[in-house]
Amino acid sequence: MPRFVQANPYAWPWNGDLTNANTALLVIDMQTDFCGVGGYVDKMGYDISLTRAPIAPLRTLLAVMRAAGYPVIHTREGHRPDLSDLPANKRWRSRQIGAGGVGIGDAGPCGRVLVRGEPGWDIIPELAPLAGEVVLDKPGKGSFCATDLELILRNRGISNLVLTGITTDVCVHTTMREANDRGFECLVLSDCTAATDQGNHQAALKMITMQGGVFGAHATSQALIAALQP
Ligand code: C5J
Repeated sequence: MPRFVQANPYAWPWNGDLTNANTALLVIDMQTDFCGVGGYVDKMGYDISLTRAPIAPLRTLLAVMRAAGYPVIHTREGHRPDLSDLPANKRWRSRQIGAGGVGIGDAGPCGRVLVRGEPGWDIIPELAPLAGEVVLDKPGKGSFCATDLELILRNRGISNLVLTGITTDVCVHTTMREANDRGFECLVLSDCTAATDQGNHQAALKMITMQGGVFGAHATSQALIAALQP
């Protein structure tokens, strides 16, 4: 029987084929550096109450989707300690804003910013991955760039991706665009994502709805949870 989520601009997924065998939940970059006190976003002077807003709805959603047997994949943006995978322009730009010009790779209150193994780089405890869930380390904004995400999804027969995490306009959008171009059917959850700017969050959601759903669709987590009921 077809199963659809009440979404914008169309009932998602396009073909009503929504099961725990073909649909994965992607939790993008819920790291201290993006939503914790003293992390990268905090040090840049942005309001982390915005990027922390998805935590509570994500906890509810994770409980529902885990119980229903949906695969969960977590990502972490970060770089090798020797910074060999950090483009010089990314580092330079990251130092242009915030207190003391502390950028990626530099020492901050939560350790070296966005460096693998540092306290600020890890996923926040409230959303810690469970044993057996895929955790994917990525050096870029998109989750497909220089990672094995596509291989993992194809191996598991995943065609639908539910995208959550931070930030809507950067890593979530980049990942959604990469996934869409690879033929994955994407749903972004509006309350389980957030940006460092509320206008950017809204704009990022609106972009999805153009051209009949140019990248897929967006919905609330409650709409998804309602659709998952037996
Ligand atoms: C950013 C991200 N904003 N996870 N990263 O630099 O969106």
